[in-house]
Amino acid sequence: MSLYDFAKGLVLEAGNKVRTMMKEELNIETKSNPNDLVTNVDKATENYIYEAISNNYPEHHVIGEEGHGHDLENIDGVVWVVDPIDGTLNFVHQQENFAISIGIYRNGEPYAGFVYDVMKDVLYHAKVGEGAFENKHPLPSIEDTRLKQSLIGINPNWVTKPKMGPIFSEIVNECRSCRAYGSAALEIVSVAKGQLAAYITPRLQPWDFAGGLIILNEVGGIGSNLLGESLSIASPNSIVIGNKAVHNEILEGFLNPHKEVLTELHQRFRK
Ligand code: 2AM
Ligand code: CA
Repeated sequence: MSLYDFAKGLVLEAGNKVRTMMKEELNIETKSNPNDLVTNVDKATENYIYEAISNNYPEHHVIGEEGHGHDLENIDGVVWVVDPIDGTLNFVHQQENFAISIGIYRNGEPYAGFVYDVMKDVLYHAKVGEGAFENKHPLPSIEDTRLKQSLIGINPNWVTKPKMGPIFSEIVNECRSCRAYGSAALEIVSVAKGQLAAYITPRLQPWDFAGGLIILNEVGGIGSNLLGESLSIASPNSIVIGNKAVHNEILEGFLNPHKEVLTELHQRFRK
């Protein structure tokens, strides 16, 4: 079986297990702050994915949100970047609108991305160079749009922040309207489907964007950090992704004029 088919089967089976575990009462703990939650299902799902990878590909590395591989110093070889539940607050509060996200990299180069909308049973997947799919259906290339006629993904929590708020507000004012889904992976695939023209946020971890970005790139979308620099799975980053025209419009018109403030915020959020 190819690595791609193995990964596809694994993410579907992990989703199956999540749906089964959801029938039992959740055990919820807080992490860095009272709104940063983790459940027994996040941990069990990451463990399940980790065990399956190590049993089948002992030489592969895994970086997972819930603890695997955080000490990994170089990204040579095959690296799986795993978020067992992206959108944990949705998982806890809504029991839907969350995803399992996996990006596979070989010697630092993207190989394949998977974002599984577990409750809708929709798998977005892409192998680099072979296009992106929603279940079995190929996703068409996304079209350029103007911000004025576009929906943008932005979490309103950022728009109230003292330094970031005024910068993001200008984008909010210019676009047609904003949406906040609460799962970065699902917001990124929404851009890949052309439903959102862009998604912007000052801080994501590699596991939040690794899988989605590979899918997005396959349909012609692009991503960078808020300073316009390319994204890497080696560290947390700020994010602006979109169709090419809107990505460029946001960077040139709304972010580059605030480079000084953004550079400072960027350093702070990367810690
Ligand atoms: P999570 O649910 O896996 O924690 C919510 O807007 C999105 O941002 C989710 O994808 C969430 O991932 C992610 N997220 C929430 N808080 C974050 C933080 N402090 N740093 C990075 N990503 C975060
Ligand atoms: Ca998570």
